[in-house]
Amino acid sequence: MRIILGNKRYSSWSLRGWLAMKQSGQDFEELVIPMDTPEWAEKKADPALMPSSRVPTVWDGDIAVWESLAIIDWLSDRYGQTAYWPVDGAARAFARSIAAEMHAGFTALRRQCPMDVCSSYRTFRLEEDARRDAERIEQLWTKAREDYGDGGPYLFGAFGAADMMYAPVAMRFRTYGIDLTGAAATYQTAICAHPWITEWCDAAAEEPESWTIEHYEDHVRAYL
Ligand SMILES: N[C@@H](CCC(=O)N[C@@H](CS)C(=O)NCC(=O)O)C(=O)O
Repeated sequence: MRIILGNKRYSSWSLRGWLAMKQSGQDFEELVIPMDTPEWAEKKADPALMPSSRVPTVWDGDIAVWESLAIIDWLSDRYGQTAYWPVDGAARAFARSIAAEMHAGFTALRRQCPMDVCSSYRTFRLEEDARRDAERIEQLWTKAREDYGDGGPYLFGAFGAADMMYAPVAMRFRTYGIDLTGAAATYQTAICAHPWITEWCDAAAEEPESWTIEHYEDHVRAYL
Protein backbone atom coordinates (compact mmCIF):
# COMPACT_ATOMS: atom_id res chain seq x y z
CA MET A 1 0.00 0.00 0.00
CA ARG A 2 0.98 3.58 -0.58
CA ILE A 3 -0.31 6.87 0.80
CA ILE A 4 0.08 10.27 -0.86
CA LEU A 5 0.41 13.06 1.72
CA GLY A 6 0.87 16.82 1.94
CA ASN A 7 3.37 18.51 4.29
CA LYS A 8 3.29 16.79 7.67
CA ARG A 9 3.60 20.22 9.25
CA TYR A 10 0.33 21.50 7.79
CA SER A 11 -1.83 18.79 6.26
CA SER A 12 -4.41 17.78 8.83
CA TRP A 13 -6.31 15.53 6.43
CA SER A 14 -3.08 13.74 5.57
CA LEU A 15 -2.52 13.04 9.26
CA ARG A 16 -5.96 11.41 9.51
CA GLY A 17 -5.29 9.10 6.56
CA TRP A 18 -1.79 8.27 7.78
CA LEU A 19 -3.04 7.33 11.26
CA ALA A 20 -5.60 5.05 9.61
CA MET A 21 -2.79 3.38 7.65
CA LYS A 22 -0.69 2.92 10.79
CA GLN A 23 -3.66 1.33 12.54
CA SER A 24 -3.97 -1.26 9.75
CA GLY A 25 -0.70 -2.82 10.90
CA GLN A 26 0.35 -3.17 7.25
CA ASP A 27 3.60 -1.94 5.72
CA PHE A 28 3.07 1.04 3.45
CA GLU A 29 5.03 3.60 1.46
CA GLU A 30 4.61 7.34 1.90
CA LEU A 31 4.92 10.00 -0.76
CA VAL A 32 4.95 13.49 0.78
CA ILE A 33 4.36 16.28 -1.73
CA PRO A 34 5.07 19.86 -0.60
CA MET A 35 1.87 21.84 -1.01
CA ASP A 36 1.74 25.17 -2.82
CA THR A 37 4.75 24.36 -5.01
CA PRO A 38 5.04 23.69 -8.76
CA GLU A 39 5.56 20.00 -7.91
CA TRP A 40 2.25 20.00 -6.00
CA ALA A 41 0.41 21.62 -8.93
CA GLU A 42 1.82 19.05 -11.31
CA LYS A 43 1.13 16.03 -9.11
CA LYS A 44 -2.38 17.05 -8.10
CA ALA A 45 -3.30 17.32 -11.78
CA ASP A 46 -2.40 13.66 -12.29
CA PRO A 47 -5.46 11.45 -11.73
CA ALA A 48 -3.22 8.39 -11.75
CA LEU A 49 -1.71 9.75 -8.53
CA MET A 50 -4.42 11.90 -6.90
CA PRO A 51 -7.84 11.21 -8.45
CA SER A 52 -9.54 13.98 -6.40
CA SER A 53 -6.53 16.35 -6.63
CA ARG A 54 -6.38 16.12 -2.84
CA VAL A 55 -4.45 14.37 -0.14
CA PRO A 56 -4.63 11.93 1.49
CA THR A 57 -4.98 9.39 -1.28
CA VAL A 58 -4.33 5.72 -0.61
CA TRP A 59 -3.34 3.22 -3.27
CA ASP A 60 -4.07 -0.38 -2.34
CA GLY A 61 -2.50 -2.11 -5.32
CA ASP A 62 -4.19 -0.40 -8.26
CA ILE A 63 -7.26 0.61 -6.24
CA ALA A 64 -7.37 4.27 -5.21
CA VAL A 65 -9.22 5.50 -2.11
CA TRP A 66 -9.50 9.17 -1.13
CA GLU A 67 -11.39 11.21 1.49
CA SER A 68 -10.22 10.47 5.02
CA LEU A 69 -13.46 8.79 6.12
CA ALA A 70 -13.52 6.58 3.01
CA ILE A 71 -9.91 5.58 3.73
CA ILE A 72 -10.89 4.62 7.29
CA ASP A 73 -13.86 2.62 5.91
CA TRP A 74 -11.71 0.88 3.33
CA LEU A 75 -9.03 -0.08 5.83
CA SER A 76 -11.51 -1.14 8.50
CA ASP A 77 -13.35 -3.37 5.99
CA ARG A 78 -10.06 -4.93 4.97
CA TYR A 79 -8.13 -5.17 8.23
CA GLY A 80 -10.78 -5.36 10.94
CA GLN A 81 -13.61 -3.10 12.07
CA THR A 82 -12.66 -3.47 15.72
CA ALA A 83 -9.33 -1.73 15.19
CA TYR A 84 -11.29 1.34 14.07
CA TRP A 85 -14.78 1.39 15.59
CA PRO A 86 -16.15 0.43 19.03
CA VAL A 87 -17.95 -2.91 19.26
CA ASP A 88 -20.77 -1.64 21.47
CA GLY A 89 -23.65 -0.30 19.35
CA ALA A 90 -24.28 2.95 21.24
CA ALA A 91 -20.57 3.72 21.37
CA ARG A 92 -20.18 2.93 17.66
CA ALA A 93 -23.12 5.18 16.75
CA PHE A 94 -21.58 8.04 18.71
CA ALA A 95 -18.11 7.39 17.26
CA ARG A 96 -19.41 7.36 13.70
CA SER A 97 -21.49 10.47 14.28
CA ILE A 98 -18.67 12.54 15.74
CA ALA A 99 -16.23 11.33 13.08
CA ALA A 100 -18.69 12.43 10.38
CA GLU A 101 -19.32 15.73 12.20
CA MET A 102 -15.57 16.40 12.08
CA HIS A 103 -15.33 15.44 8.42
CA ALA A 104 -18.17 17.77 7.43
CA GLY A 105 -17.89 20.60 9.92
CA PHE A 106 -16.04 22.85 12.33
CA THR A 107 -15.17 25.07 9.40
CA ALA A 108 -14.65 28.22 11.49
CA LEU A 109 -12.07 26.54 13.70
CA ARG A 110 -10.39 24.94 10.70
CA ARG A 111 -10.26 28.26 8.84
CA GLN A 112 -8.96 30.32 11.75
CA CYS A 113 -6.53 27.75 13.11
CA PRO A 114 -4.73 25.90 10.32
CA MET A 115 -2.81 22.91 11.59
CA ASP A 116 0.87 23.71 12.10
CA VAL A 117 2.47 21.10 14.32
CA CYS A 118 5.78 22.99 14.39
CA SER A 119 4.49 26.30 15.81
CA SER A 120 3.12 27.58 19.09
CA TYR A 121 1.14 30.83 19.51
CA ARG A 122 0.45 31.79 23.09
CA THR A 123 -1.46 35.03 22.38
CA PHE A 124 -3.95 33.74 19.83
CA ARG A 125 -7.56 35.09 19.93
CA LEU A 126 -10.38 32.82 18.76
CA GLU A 127 -13.30 34.56 17.07
CA GLU A 128 -16.82 33.75 18.27
CA ASP A 129 -17.69 31.17 15.59
CA ALA A 130 -14.43 29.28 16.10
CA ARG A 131 -14.90 29.49 19.88
CA ARG A 132 -18.30 27.79 19.45
CA ASP A 133 -16.66 25.03 17.39
CA ALA A 134 -14.03 24.51 20.10
CA GLU A 135 -16.72 24.33 22.80
CA ARG A 136 -18.71 21.78 20.81
CA ILE A 137 -15.60 19.63 20.34
CA GLU A 138 -14.82 19.85 24.06
CA GLN A 139 -18.37 18.65 24.81
CA LEU A 140 -18.09 15.72 22.37
CA TRP A 141 -14.73 14.64 23.79
CA THR A 142 -16.04 14.88 27.34
CA LYS A 143 -19.11 12.77 26.56
CA ALA A 144 -17.06 10.13 24.70
CA ARG A 145 -14.56 9.87 27.55
CA GLU A 146 -17.18 9.82 30.32
CA ASP A 147 -19.70 7.46 28.68
CA TYR A 148 -17.50 5.18 26.57
CA GLY A 149 -13.86 5.77 27.52
CA ASP A 150 -13.25 2.91 29.97
CA GLY A 151 -10.43 0.68 28.88
CA GLY A 152 -7.95 3.26 27.63
CA PRO A 153 -7.08 6.97 27.42
CA TYR A 154 -8.63 7.64 23.99
CA LEU A 155 -12.14 8.77 23.07
CA PHE A 156 -13.62 5.27 23.13
CA GLY A 157 -10.91 3.65 25.28
CA ALA A 158 -8.66 2.06 22.66
CA PHE A 159 -7.24 4.25 19.88
CA GLY A 160 -9.65 4.24 16.93
CA ALA A 161 -11.23 6.07 14.02
CA ALA A 162 -12.69 8.92 16.10
CA ASP A 163 -9.20 9.65 17.45
CA MET A 164 -7.81 9.66 13.91
CA MET A 165 -10.40 12.27 12.93
CA TYR A 166 -9.83 14.49 16.00
CA ALA A 167 -6.05 14.16 16.44
CA PRO A 168 -5.39 17.21 14.19
CA VAL A 169 -7.79 19.25 16.34
CA ALA A 170 -5.88 18.28 19.47
CA MET A 171 -2.74 19.49 17.70
CA ARG A 172 -4.45 22.77 16.79
CA PHE A 173 -5.55 23.33 20.40
CA ARG A 174 -1.92 22.81 21.40
CA THR A 175 -0.52 25.13 18.71
CA TYR A 176 -2.95 27.96 19.44
CA GLY A 177 -2.93 27.61 23.23
CA ILE A 178 -6.67 26.82 23.45
CA ASP A 179 -7.15 25.52 26.97
CA LEU A 180 -9.56 22.70 27.72
CA THR A 181 -10.76 21.41 31.06
CA GLY A 182 -11.48 18.06 32.76
CA ALA A 183 -11.78 14.89 30.69
CA ALA A 184 -11.29 16.76 27.41
CA ALA A 185 -7.98 18.22 28.62
CA THR A 186 -6.77 14.81 29.78
CA TYR A 187 -7.73 13.34 26.42
CA GLN A 188 -5.87 16.07 24.54
CA THR A 189 -2.73 15.32 26.53
CA ALA A 190 -3.07 11.60 25.77
CA ILE A 191 -3.55 12.01 22.04
CA CYS A 192 -0.70 14.53 21.73
CA ALA A 193 1.57 12.02 23.48
CA HIS A 194 0.58 9.09 21.24
CA PRO A 195 3.78 7.61 19.69
CA TRP A 196 2.42 7.95 16.14
CA ILE A 197 1.72 11.65 16.75
CA THR A 198 5.28 12.06 18.04
CA GLU A 199 6.57 10.26 14.94
CA TRP A 200 4.51 12.55 12.68
CA CYS A 201 5.67 15.74 14.44
CA ASP A 202 9.31 14.63 14.35
CA ALA A 203 9.01 14.09 10.59
CA ALA A 204 7.28 17.49 10.21
CA ALA A 205 10.18 19.17 12.01
CA GLU A 206 12.58 17.61 9.49
CA GLU A 207 10.77 19.07 6.47
CA PRO A 208 12.86 21.61 4.55
CA GLU A 209 12.56 25.31 5.41
CA SER A 210 11.67 25.92 1.75
CA TRP A 211 8.37 24.04 2.34
CA THR A 212 7.12 26.79 4.68
CA ILE A 213 3.84 28.24 3.40
CA GLU A 214 4.03 31.98 4.04
CA HIS A 215 0.36 32.78 3.60
CA TYR A 216 -0.55 30.40 6.45
CA GLU A 217 1.79 32.34 8.70
CA ASP A 218 0.35 35.69 7.49
CA HIS A 219 -3.20 34.46 8.09
CA VAL A 220 -2.39 33.41 11.66
CA ARG A 221 -0.73 36.78 12.44
CA ALA A 222 -4.15 38.43 12.01
CA TYR A 223 -5.33 36.75 15.23
CA LEU A 224 -2.27 37.38 17.39
N1 LIG B 1 -12.45 15.98 2.79
C1 LIG B 1 -11.11 15.62 2.40
C2 LIG B 1 -10.23 16.84 2.55
C3 LIG B 1 -8.88 16.67 1.87
C4 LIG B 1 -8.19 18.02 1.68
O1 LIG B 1 -8.87 19.07 1.59
N2 LIG B 1 -6.87 17.98 1.64
C5 LIG B 1 -6.11 19.20 1.35
C6 LIG B 1 -4.77 19.23 2.05
S1 LIG B 1 -4.94 19.19 3.82
C7 LIG B 1 -5.86 19.25 -0.13
O2 LIG B 1 -5.42 18.29 -0.71
N3 LIG B 1 -6.18 20.42 -0.75
C8 LIG B 1 -5.96 20.63 -2.16
C9 LIG B 1 -5.02 21.76 -2.43
O3 LIG B 1 -4.52 22.39 -1.46
O4 LIG B 1 -4.75 22.02 -3.58
C10 LIG B 1 -10.63 14.42 3.26
O5 LIG B 1 -11.35 14.06 4.20
O6 LIG B 1 -9.61 13.80 2.96
